[in-house]
Amino acid sequence: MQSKSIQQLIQERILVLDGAMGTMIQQYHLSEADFRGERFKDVPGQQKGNNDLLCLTRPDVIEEIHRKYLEAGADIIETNTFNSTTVSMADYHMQPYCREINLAAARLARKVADEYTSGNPEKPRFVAGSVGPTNKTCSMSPDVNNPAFRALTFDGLLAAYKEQMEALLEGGVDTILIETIFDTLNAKAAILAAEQSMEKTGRKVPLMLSVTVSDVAGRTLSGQTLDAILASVQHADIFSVGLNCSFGAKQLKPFLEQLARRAPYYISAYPNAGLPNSLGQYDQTPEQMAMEVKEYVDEGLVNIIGGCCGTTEEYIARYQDLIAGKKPHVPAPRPEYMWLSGLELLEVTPEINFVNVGERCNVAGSRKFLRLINEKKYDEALSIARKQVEDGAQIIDVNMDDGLLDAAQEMTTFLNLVASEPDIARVPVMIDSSKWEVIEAGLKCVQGKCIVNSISLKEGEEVFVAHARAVRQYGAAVIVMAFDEKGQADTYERKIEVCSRAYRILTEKVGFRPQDIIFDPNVLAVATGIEEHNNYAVDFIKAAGWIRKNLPGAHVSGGVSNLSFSFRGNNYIREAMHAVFLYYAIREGMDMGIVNPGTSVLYTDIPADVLERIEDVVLNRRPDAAERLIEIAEKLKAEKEGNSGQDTAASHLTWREGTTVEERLQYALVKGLGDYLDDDLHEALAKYPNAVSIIEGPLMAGMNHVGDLFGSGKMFLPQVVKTARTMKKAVAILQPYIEAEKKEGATSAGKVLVATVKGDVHDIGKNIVSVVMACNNYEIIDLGVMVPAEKIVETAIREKVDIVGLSGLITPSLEEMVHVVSEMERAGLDIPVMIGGATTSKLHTALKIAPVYHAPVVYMKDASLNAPVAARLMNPESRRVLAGELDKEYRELREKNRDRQVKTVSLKEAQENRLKLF
Ligand code: THG
Repeated sequence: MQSKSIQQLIQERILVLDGAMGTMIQQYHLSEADFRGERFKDVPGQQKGNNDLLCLTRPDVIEEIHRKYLEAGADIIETNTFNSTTVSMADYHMQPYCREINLAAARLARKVADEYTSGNPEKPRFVAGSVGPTNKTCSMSPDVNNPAFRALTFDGLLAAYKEQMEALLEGGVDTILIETIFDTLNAKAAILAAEQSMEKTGRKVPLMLSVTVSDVAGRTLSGQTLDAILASVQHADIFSVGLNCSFGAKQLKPFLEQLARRAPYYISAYPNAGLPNSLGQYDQTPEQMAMEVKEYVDEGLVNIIGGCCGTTEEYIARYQDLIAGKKPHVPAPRPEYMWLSGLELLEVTPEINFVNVGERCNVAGSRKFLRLINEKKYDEALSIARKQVEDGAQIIDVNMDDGLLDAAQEMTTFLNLVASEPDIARVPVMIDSSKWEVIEAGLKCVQGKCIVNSISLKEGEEVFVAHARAVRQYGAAVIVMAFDEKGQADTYERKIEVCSRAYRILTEKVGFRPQDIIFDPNVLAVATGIEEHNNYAVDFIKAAGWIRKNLPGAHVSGGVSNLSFSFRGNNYIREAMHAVFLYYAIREGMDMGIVNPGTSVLYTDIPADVLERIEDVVLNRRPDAAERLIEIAEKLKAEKEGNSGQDTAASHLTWREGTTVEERLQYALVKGLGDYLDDDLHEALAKYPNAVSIIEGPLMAGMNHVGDLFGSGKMFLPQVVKTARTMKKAVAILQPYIEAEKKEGATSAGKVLVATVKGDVHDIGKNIVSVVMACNNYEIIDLGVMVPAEKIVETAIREKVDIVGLSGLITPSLEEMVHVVSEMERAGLDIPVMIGGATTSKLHTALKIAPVYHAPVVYMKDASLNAPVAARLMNPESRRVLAGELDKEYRELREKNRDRQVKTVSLKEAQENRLKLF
C-alpha cells in the first residue's frame, strides 16, 4: 500500500521529530582519528567536533543514531547536516566536501527511514534536511568599531545554501528544515535558496522553519520579535514554523503560544532538555521534559514535537504516550491585512487609518541628509532617522539617488547601519530608488519585511513583471507608481487606468497578495501658476477613492510634500497644505503617506481665512486660488519672520534637565546616545579625581544597569551592542586624560594577553576589560576574537606575558577554554589565567578549567575586578596566597558538586549567566 504523505498525516495527528544529533554523537566518545578516518587524516586543523563530517567517515555511527530515534518512535529524522555549508565548514577547512556530505547524509537517512516505513507502512517515516543558520550573520556586524561591516553577504550565503539544499534534495529528503534561525536575513537567504533548489532539482518539498529566541523577551539574536519574523517570511510557501533550542520546554512555552496564535502554519517545537547549567550542560531528565512538553500537546499548541540540545532517544521515546489520541494544533487563519516589519511587526489594520512614512532620509529630499551622506557623517544621518521615528514615523523611507553618489553602496551602508540602531530598526524601511540595482542592493540588507519604492509599467510589462517577481522573492511589499509606457498618469482617468492594469498583472500573473500592493497615483505640485496643474490634488484624491473601492485589498500612498513645492521657503503654508490634502485624501481612503513626521500643523489649527484659501487650491475651487494663497502666504511669512517651521529640539532633551551627571551618563549608555558624552564627561572630569575613576565609577555602574535590564528582558541584544559602542566612545573621550594622568615614565604594571576563544565572536566584555586594565598601566596584547589555542600559547611565550585573559559569551566557549588551558599546561607555561564572559562561572572554572592547569585560574565576575586581581597575581607572594585561596574554594565547590558534578541552576541564575555580557 501507498504510505501517507507528511501533508496528509499532519492533519491526523501530532508528529514526532527526533532529538539532538550532537548529544548522541558525544556518547560515542569519538577521537580525532574517528572524525578524520583514513581519508582526511592529513587535512590541517582539528576535525573533532565536526559532527557532519561523520556522514563520510563514520556513517555507521550516524546510521545507528537514526535507528535509535526511529526505534523511539520518531516520525521525522533530521539529516546530520546542520553545519554542512561552505560558510560553516570554513572553520574546519572542509568547504570542498559540502555537497558530498549533504548527499551522503540525505541518502543515509533516506535508507534507514525507508527501511522502517516498509517494516510498518501504517507509520511512514520522513527525512528532514537539516539546514542550520551558519556561524555568521547577515544582519549584524562582528566588528564593534564598524557597524556597517558584514562578515557574510546575502549572495554569498544564498550560494552556499543552494549547494547544500540541492544535494539534500537529490539525496531524497522529504522536507527542508531551516532551523535555529537567529537572524531572519540568513533565513530569508535560506528560503530563497530552498525555492531555487526545488525549482532546479524539480523536487518540491514542504518547507519547515524553526526559530531560536535569544533573550527572555523572546527576540532573536538579531533583535526581531516572533511577530516580526512571521511578517519577514510571509512570502514563502511554509509548511510549519516553530521554535527550537533557546530554553527548556517550560521557558519556551509563552513564546510558542505567541507564535501559534499568529502563524498560519503547522507549529513545531523541539526544546532543549531544560536550561543549561553553569557548565553548559542540560540536565533535565526525560520524565521532566515530557511533563513540560505534555502541556504543549494538551493545550493544542503543536503539530510536531521533538528535542534539541541535551535530548536523546530516551526523551523522544516518552512522546508516544503524550500524543496518543491528542488533537493537533489548528493553524491560525491567513492574515487579512498587510504585515510589515522591522524588529517589530507593523500590521496595517483598518483601525490604523493612516501610516506615516518618514521622508527625511532622502538625499534628494533633504539638503542636510545629502550633505551628511556626502561627508560620510553617518552618525548624524542616523540621527535624522531616529528623530523621525521619535516624531512618530512608522516606516522610514531611504533614498540615495544622487548623481554623485554610488547609490547602491550608500543604500547598503546606511541600511546596515540602521540595522544596528534598535530605536530605528524597530520600524520597517521603505527602499526608495528609481534604479533597480539600488533597490536590489537594499533588499539584501534588511531582515524585516520592507517596502520597495517603487516599480512601474514605465518600461513596459516585461520589466514590470520581472521586478515584481523579484520583490516577491525577497519578501517585500511594493509601491507601484502610476506610470506606464505613455508616461506619468496625471489625470483621474489615467491614474485609475494604469493602477487597475498593474493590479491585474500583479495579482493574476505574479501572484502578489493584494494587501502587499500600494498604489501611488502621483502627488504633483499645485498652485504652480500653470493651469493644467490645478486639478492635480483633486485627481489624486478621487483616484485614491476609486482604487480603495475597486482594487480590493490594495493600499494608497503618496509623497505628500511634493504637493507644495511652489511654496518652498514657507514651511507653515506647506505644512498647512499637507494637512488639508491629507484630511481629504484620507477620507477617501489614502492610508499611507511619505511625509515629514516633524510637522506640527493640524487641520483644525489652521485659521479660517488661511484654510479657505488652501482648500480653494487643494480642491481646485476657483481659478484665482493660487494667487490668493500666494498673497496670504507672503503676508504670513512677513508676520512670522524667522520662526516658522523651526523644529524645537527641546522636547527631546528632557533627560538632560534637572539630572545629575551620573544619571545622564547612565541614560546615554542605556539609550546608546553618544551625542552629549563630550559635555557630560567633561563635567564628570571636574567632579571626579581622575579619568579612570569615571570609567570605574559611573560608567561601570551604567554598564551594570544595562546588564540588569538585559537580564530582565527590558533590553535586547542589538540595544546592548549600541551601549557597548557608546561605552567605547566614552572611553575614547577619556583616553587623552588617562594618558596625561599616567605618571611620567611610569613603568608597565605587567603584560596581559586577552582573547575571545575560538568559535566565539563576542568581544564587548573583553574590550572593556582591556580598557580598564590599560587604564591601570597594564600593557595589553589583544588577539581579538575567534583565537585558536595554538595562537594564544605561541603569543604568550613569544611576548613573555604575565597574565592570559580568556573571554567567551556562548556555551561552546566553555569547552574551548578548557582546551586552551590544557594546551597551556602541555606547553609547560606557568602564566595565571583569568576567565570571563557571559556563560562562564565560578563553578565551571572550578570543576572544569582549573583542574587541567597547575597555575592559578581565576574566574572574573565583572570587569572592575580585573585590575585588583591582576595586581595580586603580579606579586609572587600575593600570587601564592591567592592560589591557596582559589585551591581551597575550588576544592569545596568540587566537593559539593561531586555526585551530580553540577547542580541545576535556577532559571534566574541561568539567565544571568547567559545574559550578563560584561
Ligand atoms: N512617491 C513615492 N516616493 C517618493 C515620492 C513620491 N519619494 C520621494 C518623494 N516623492 C517623497 N519625499 C520627499 C522628501 C522631501 C521633500 C519632498 C518629498 C521636500 N524636501 C524639501 C524641499 O525640497 O523643499 C527639502 C528641504 C530641505 O532640504 O530640508 O519637500 O511622490 N512613492
